[in-house]
Amino acid sequence: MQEFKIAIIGAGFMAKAHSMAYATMPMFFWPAPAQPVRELLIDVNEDSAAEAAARFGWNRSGTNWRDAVADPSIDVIDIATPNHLHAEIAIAALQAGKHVISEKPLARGAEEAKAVYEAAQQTNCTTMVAFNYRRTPAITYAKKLIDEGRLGKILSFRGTYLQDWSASPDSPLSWRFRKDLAGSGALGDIGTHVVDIARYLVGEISSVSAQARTWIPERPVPSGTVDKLGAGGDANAPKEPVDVDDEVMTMLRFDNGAIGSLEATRNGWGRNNFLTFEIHGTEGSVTFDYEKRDQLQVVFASDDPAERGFRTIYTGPAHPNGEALWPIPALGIGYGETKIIEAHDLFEAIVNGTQASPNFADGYQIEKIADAILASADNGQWVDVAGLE
Ligand code: NAI
Ligand code: 4PW
Repeated sequence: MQEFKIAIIGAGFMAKAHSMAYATMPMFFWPAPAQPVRELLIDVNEDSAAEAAARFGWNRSGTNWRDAVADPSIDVIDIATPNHLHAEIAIAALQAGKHVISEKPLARGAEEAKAVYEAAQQTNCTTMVAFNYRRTPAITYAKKLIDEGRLGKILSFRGTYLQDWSASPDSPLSWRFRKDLAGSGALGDIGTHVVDIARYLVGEISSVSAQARTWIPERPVPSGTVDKLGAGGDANAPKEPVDVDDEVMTMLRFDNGAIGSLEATRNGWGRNNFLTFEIHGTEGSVTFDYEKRDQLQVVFASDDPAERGFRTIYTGPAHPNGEALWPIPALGIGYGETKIIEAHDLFEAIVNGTQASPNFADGYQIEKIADAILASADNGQWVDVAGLE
């Protein structure tokens, strides 16, 4: 089995998730498309790098991402840093001939994402943006139903991503609340996941009409460079301003005539990881709730009127990637499984010499949509995505 040596940049939450995926992917997908090798883990914090390398099973560690990009033994660069570093690392890695998986969002906005996209166009390297939720078997199955025409013409999409981990004013000012490090707030952090799913299931978004709010204008400064997603804050620490959105709501128009809505907040007390969508077509509907991610609710116009109503499909061996996961439905798909499937699809694309999906072209398009949402929230008008760079 062909081996590919990976260098991951960043030793935090996603380093854990990606490391687990690389280690276990061949346990689920056998024969695997390739053998991922956890070769080099980089973190700016030397102690974090050494500890994460030992804990997550990497052969060596370092503190300078440029060493990884320059290392001829490295085949794949995995970007798991805060958003402000994605573009610079991705461009350097592509220019060094590496395959690149970047965590989402691809960049802090469309202008930065365009430079990454253009660098990718100059190479034959495989690229991927780690919008992993689309790989939840229930979501991939929804895609199958839509592509087979089972819902007919798609009329509408309603998507949400609601969390509450930063609903308290004591939740620290991590990098996710700083425009210079994150690019935007809830929109880029979680709203882009919904944009990816909307494009994947319904199609291209042509224009948006949005609102945005910053509900908590300042937060206590955290200690350290790792975002603990609301934990570990010191309410008595000095406070600094928040310069990104806490919540966005936008209406959507799709190229194919469908209409929709998208909501994203991290201030929604009671919502944990409430990524949902409901899609209506002329022949049926589907609805999904990530907090019940083994399930997809479906209804078809052809159902007997006496029995019509959403019914629950529990994903398992009969569904996308099901043969690689667990032997009976509803044993439990976790966040980890979405990353395992993502790792499989990345290395399948690398071995086949093809582009992964979503790739850096998708990442750039998603940043154009995000910029359009922020522009619309600012000017109160409908904004065409095509007008964005
Ligand atoms: P984190 O805050 O847990 O970890 C970031 C790590 O990057 C820290 O260890 C920090 O020391 C390191 N770092 C900062 N500057 C660096 C530099 N110059 N060189 C090397 N390392 C540096 O962040 P987290 O939550 O892992 O997020 C990382 C990325 O993953 C973000 O882009 C985020 O949007 C994305 N993400 C995606 C998720 C998904 O569901 N696909 C889930 C969580 C995060
Ligand atoms: O991408 C998002 C992250 O930035 C994730 O989907 C969830 O929210 C978990 O961490 C944050």
